[in-house]
Amino acid sequence: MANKIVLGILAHVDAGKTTLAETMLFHTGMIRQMGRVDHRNTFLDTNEMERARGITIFSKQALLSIGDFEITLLDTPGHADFSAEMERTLQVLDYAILVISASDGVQAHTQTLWKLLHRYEIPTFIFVNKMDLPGGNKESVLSLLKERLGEECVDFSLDHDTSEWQEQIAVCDEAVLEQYMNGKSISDMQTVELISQRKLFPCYFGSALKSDGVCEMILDLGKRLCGKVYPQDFGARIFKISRDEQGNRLTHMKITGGRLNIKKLITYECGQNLMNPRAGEVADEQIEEKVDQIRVYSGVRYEMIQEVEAGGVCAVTGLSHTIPGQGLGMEKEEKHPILEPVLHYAIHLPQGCDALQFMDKLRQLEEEDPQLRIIWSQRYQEIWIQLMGDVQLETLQNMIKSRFGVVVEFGEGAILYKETIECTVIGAGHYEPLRHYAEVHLLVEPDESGSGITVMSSCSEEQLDKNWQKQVMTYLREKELTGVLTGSPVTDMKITLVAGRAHLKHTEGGDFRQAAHRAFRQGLMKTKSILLEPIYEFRIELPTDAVGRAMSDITRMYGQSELLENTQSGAILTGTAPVSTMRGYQKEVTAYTKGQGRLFCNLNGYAPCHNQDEIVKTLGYDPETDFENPSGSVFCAHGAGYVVPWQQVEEMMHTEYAEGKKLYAPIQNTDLPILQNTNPDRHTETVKRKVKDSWSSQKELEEIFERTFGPIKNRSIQTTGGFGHEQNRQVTGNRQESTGRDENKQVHKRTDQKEYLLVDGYNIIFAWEELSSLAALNLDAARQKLMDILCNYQGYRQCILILVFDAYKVKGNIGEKQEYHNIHVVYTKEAETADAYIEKTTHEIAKQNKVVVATSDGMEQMIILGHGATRLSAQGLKEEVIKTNEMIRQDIDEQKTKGKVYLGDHMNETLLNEFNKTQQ
Ligand SMILES: Nc1nc2c(ncn2[C@@H]2O[C@H](COP(=O)(O)OP(=O)(O)OP(=O)(O)O)[C@@H](O)[C@H]2O)c(=O)[nH]1
Ligand SMILES: [Mg+2]
Repeated sequence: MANKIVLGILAHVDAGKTTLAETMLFHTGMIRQMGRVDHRNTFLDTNEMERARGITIFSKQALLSIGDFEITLLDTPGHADFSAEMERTLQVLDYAILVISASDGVQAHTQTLWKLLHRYEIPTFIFVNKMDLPGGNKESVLSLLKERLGEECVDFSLDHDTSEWQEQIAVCDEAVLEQYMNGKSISDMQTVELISQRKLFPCYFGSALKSDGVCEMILDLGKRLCGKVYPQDFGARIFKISRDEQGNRLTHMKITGGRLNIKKLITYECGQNLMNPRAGEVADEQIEEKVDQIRVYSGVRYEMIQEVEAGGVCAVTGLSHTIPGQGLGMEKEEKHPILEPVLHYAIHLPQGCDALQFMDKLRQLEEEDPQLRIIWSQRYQEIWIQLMGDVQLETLQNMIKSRFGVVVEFGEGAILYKETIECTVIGAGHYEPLRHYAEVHLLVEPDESGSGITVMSSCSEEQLDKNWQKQVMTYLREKELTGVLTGSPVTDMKITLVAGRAHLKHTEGGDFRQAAHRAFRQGLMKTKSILLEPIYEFRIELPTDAVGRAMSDITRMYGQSELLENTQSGAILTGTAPVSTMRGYQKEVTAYTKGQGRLFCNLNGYAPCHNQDEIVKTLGYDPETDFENPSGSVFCAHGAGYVVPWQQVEEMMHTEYAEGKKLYAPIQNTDLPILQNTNPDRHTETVKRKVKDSWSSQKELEEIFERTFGPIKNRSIQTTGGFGHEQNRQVTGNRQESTGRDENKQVHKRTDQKEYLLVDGYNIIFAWEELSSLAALNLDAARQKLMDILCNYQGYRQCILILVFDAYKVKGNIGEKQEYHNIHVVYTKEAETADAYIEKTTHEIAKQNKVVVATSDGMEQMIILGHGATRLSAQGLKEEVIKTNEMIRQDIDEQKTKGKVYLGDHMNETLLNEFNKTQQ
């Protein structure tokens, strides 16, 4: 059994934790002089900001011995803004001392800590501090503890051993009670056991500042602690990342199995952030690194050692990608933290400071506090950061200044909303681009407030192999799923995998991730979502004559209040109110009570938002254009994938979840996606008119071209573009008649010619109204939308489709060619415009192949005509796309009547190789 124990000190702000640690260190002979927080000379509050403010900001450790035990004492911050730092230490504590200030009693934050201690299953002692202050009455505090925290809080401050004391312990456990009733008294060993099982919470009373009751507590702890038995195999739990004064990265961990030596090779998963699972981020890369130094810290000093055994806490250098919360060796699973920021702020950088470069620096801070969740807002072109409150904001501002020498300002903080759902629903997702396959059906149910997300499976293994099921569940657990109302994270729901299907040949790792995500979003789109906002639990201490004012303020803030105490000396008001309305209320309280009132706020989870409609409108989120979180599915036809909007996916699914049929709830919103033309008559009308338009402009352009460069050779003219369809070919044929005798040879040679469509990306985006308005908000989204539209188009028309985006202004850019499902997307290199790329490519391929260029740019059109390509106007392409969508729809209807088949089995695999050949 190890004699090493990790003992944490927890409490609300200013309860006296650091003072208690100082006193304990003094009385166990670890320090010779007792420092004071108020004199800025304590052993543990060593940081400049801590000394200046008189509060603890970072958790720190000190070593001491109690009896035979080697104790690592962890002092934690009490301010609610730093509670994430506190919560991180909970994962490594063997025992905790919960400090309660006699003058403040059991505060809301104390209750939060109590719940956390329960969640992390930490045996706890209670020290009631500040008993030296007036009003410090042991009996009344003890009865308050019993009332608020439980009858298991028992006075251990005196050597009682009376029958009354024994009785109080006996009632904590049935077996012990029975033994006690049979006349056998309770042994010290039994109290040790009850404490370690969290059935008994010993309480001590005193004053840390005056050294009252502290020695007594230390002596008693020696009798009540118990070491743990650890496994032989190496394991460790990381609870903190920090940097020393020289900037060395330190990984703080508790060894939970075997031992750790210097030079030990550690293999761990990199890229997984347990505290902050980011969108789509899943652990996949294994990293192996050597432990360089092992340091054992006490205060700011440390000793370097060769080896540390299970039960010990150390800081290690040499590991570069570790994350708080991560387990090493045999330690794996970890609980996600409960306390989380509810506000986010934009960071305003000084002029000349490059935002993206600065992001890399900020990542260092995020490593140390993963909940900062630093993100780049594409929409606002700003860095956003999540914080718990104003004190953390100020601290961060100082840290940025001292570490990076940059003075940053913060924007007005905004509330972090969440979403949940009102009714149970089933969502279906299918993912089947070329050579991929996965289908997922999820039952999504609303769950209790504060329960978070629970993921499980009830799908049979005959239907879907266990490994695929695991993958779906891992993905849903690790990704931060977002809602469709405002794009905020979702919570309080149970997600059950109820059906799914894989393909023997085509299913690959990421396919189920895609299908699961699409299924989840499809479900959300169908059901009603509820916006949740963070809620404060408050306590206001104020003069009696100000109670009326306070109560009416709370009502105005959409809160609820209750008068807890109302005496001549003052009143206490408690209750709850939204964070959004209560922020900054402290100032008002101070003003109307002339400095006599005090407001204490503590986060109390999320509740339905008091002004949902207003917030939804202000945030202006559109789930249909959130391309990172699609709700539609990808199906396969004629060898290529095409996107089907969420409203239409259900009847196309290959599997069904029979029992839950009625839960594929009625779809309320049946708006068709853009570019889907549902009225055939109107459609034909428009096409006719457009054909005429594009004829005339084509003719005009030819004339300009011929005037400038002479007669055009080797060309075919097309009006509305299109591939592989008779009506289009006819138009082409008619025009070819006029191209002269030489063309006969060409026509003959071209029997095996390929059909190419080159699309000038930005040109089309700005010519199509739907895309240009989207581009104004989010260019990425517009690009993505165009890519998806063209995927569908290609899938049906089977041409070789090259979409070109101009990236010539991007410095140092070497150009890029990507395969996006069934189309090719090219980003031109520095100093090369899309026109130039299209011109060059047309020149190369138009001799042998049929080439159509879709653009609306005048200059480009003239040059490509010279190379023998055909132009398709932006409007013409749009008409083509609409027409193709209609045809796909008809095909789908046909398929439905014929029965479902795996379309992925009939894929045309040669198609994609063509483009690569032309590029060599
Ligand atoms: N009267 C009295 N004051 C105390 C006692 N213990 C601490 N204090 C004072 O209370 C204030 C806060 O003490 P700290 O030890 O910094 O409290 P803390 O819990 O560590 O505070 P944070 O780390 O900021 O959460 C200081 O001014 C201390 O001098 C006590 O027993 N009696
Ligand atoms: Mg402190």
